Amino acid sequence: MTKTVYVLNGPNLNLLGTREPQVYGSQTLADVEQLCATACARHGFTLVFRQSNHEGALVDWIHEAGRLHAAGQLAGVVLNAAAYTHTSVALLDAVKGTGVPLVELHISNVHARESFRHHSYLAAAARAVMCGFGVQGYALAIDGLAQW
Ligand code: CA2
Repeated sequence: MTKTVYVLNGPNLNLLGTREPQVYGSQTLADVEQLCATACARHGFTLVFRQSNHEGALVDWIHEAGRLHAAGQLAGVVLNAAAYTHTSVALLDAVKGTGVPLVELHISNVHARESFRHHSYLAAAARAVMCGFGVQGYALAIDGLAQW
């Protein structure tokens, strides 16, 4: 049975490649989706790739991934929750409540940036946390899921 990888992206990541290239690079979210599709194909995973600017949509998608997890059909969730990383107890509760294997991902090295980006509500419930590899981090995270 083919396992599925959920790659979920939070607020403003739809703007990737249009501003702040010194922080986030110049690739677009469509480019990131392609990177993820290539990585998933390498491992025989099915990819679900989504972005939302709404916290509740991200919660609903984690629940959706949780149902696959319960059925033994989920490889894991790669979540770039963007600013919600630093604010969202709701996303933490969704990850804890579903038990999905989570990679928390950031394009930039959040620890080299403003102090408000240093704390993550999600890290406590994540199996792995990665940051600072640019958008290539998404492919590395999927490679990591294949080792679990
Ligand atoms: O480094 C990351 O991936 C972040 O999750 C990105 C978030 C930021 O709030 C986190 O602290 C770190 C911001 C995403 C917004 O992305 C944009 C990209 C281009 C132009 C404008 C926003």
